[in-house]
Amino acid sequence: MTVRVGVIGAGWIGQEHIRRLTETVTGAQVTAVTDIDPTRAEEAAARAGARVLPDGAAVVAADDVDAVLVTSWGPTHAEHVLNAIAAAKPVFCEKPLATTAEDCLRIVEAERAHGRRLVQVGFMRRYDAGYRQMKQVIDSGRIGEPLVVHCAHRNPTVPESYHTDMAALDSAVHEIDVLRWLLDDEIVSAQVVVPRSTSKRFAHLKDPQIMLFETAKGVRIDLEVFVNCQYGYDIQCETVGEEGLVRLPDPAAVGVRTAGQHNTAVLTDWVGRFVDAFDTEFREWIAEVAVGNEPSGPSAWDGYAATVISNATVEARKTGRIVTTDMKPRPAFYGGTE
Ligand code: NAD
Ligand code: ISE
Repeated sequence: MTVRVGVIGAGWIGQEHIRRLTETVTGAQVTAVTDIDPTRAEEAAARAGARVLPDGAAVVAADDVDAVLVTSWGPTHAEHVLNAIAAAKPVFCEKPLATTAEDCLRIVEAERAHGRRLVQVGFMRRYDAGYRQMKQVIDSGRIGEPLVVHCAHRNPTVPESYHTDMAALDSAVHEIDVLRWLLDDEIVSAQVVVPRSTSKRFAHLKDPQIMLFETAKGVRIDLEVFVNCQYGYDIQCETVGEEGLVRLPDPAAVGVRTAGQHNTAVLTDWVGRFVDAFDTEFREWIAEVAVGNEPSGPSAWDGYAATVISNATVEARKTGRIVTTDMKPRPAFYGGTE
């Protein structure tokens, strides 16, 4: 069966996913697109051979939409996801699931009331080959119990609209999700240390930031978020265990030796760094939706947890305190005990 997808939000990543669903992933067809910018919607729909609908509610309700993709701005996500659950349609929502814990919980409760999982959140790092290998190593016990994780999340530059809270809400949220999954553990507190800022940033931005997390099992995580590092897009992760360590590989690139130097290129954006992860994420989601299975990727609960932890990280930076995450117990519906 071909899964007919309706897309809400045809901006940067919306267009990227429409292209992916149209050209790369088999078994999917984009049939409807909406955007509050009608020109954007028209252009994206034309490229996919889809029709334009007036708003997100119309996309969710459309007869030729089997599943919904939400790629609009974060504060609008909750409304569209709740509409999709009410219509009993599978919905893939780009991160964040919602910007407040309250909205995430409304989604969690609506999905539980529906009785089956419908929601998947776009934390694509879980589909990256390197992170998947790291998880296999950690789960196998080869490095013993994890004790410490060192991470870096570096973007070459960000636009003026990127503000200081986004280091946690927009960037670190990827590490927050992938580390909960890698360690099979929960983050229970956050602290932020702000070093001297780089001169190569817009004046309003505190960059870099060092975030320190503690998990329920006592693992310590340090994460440098540096979004104006100039030299490239660079994602690093090293987990130190009792008997060894496992490190995320750099993307494959040839080494060039010439003129007395040995050079290896560094990627420059997240699109290139995670292109294969995005492809795998959508292949797996479409395959599951096609046969009527529940999605197996990051759940509404994972979206809730990531929002609680990233909001706690913002509070930690603003107050200078160690902030304990205020998370509800995980319901049995999402693999917990409640
Ligand atoms: P963008 O601003 O380029 O695009 C968002 C689009 O949504 C815009 O065209 C806007 O007009 C439209 N829009 C906003 N509200 C709408 C609504 N209610 N209905 C219809 N259209 C609406 O932003 P972007 O960079 O594409 O980011 C979109 C989302 O994807 C964000 O939540 C962002 O955090 C997420 N994102 C995820 C990743 C990732 O690595 N997984 C990367 C980038 C962005
Ligand atoms: C962006 O929104 C993303 O999601 C990218 O993956 C991340 O690297 C970047 O820092 C964010 O701004």
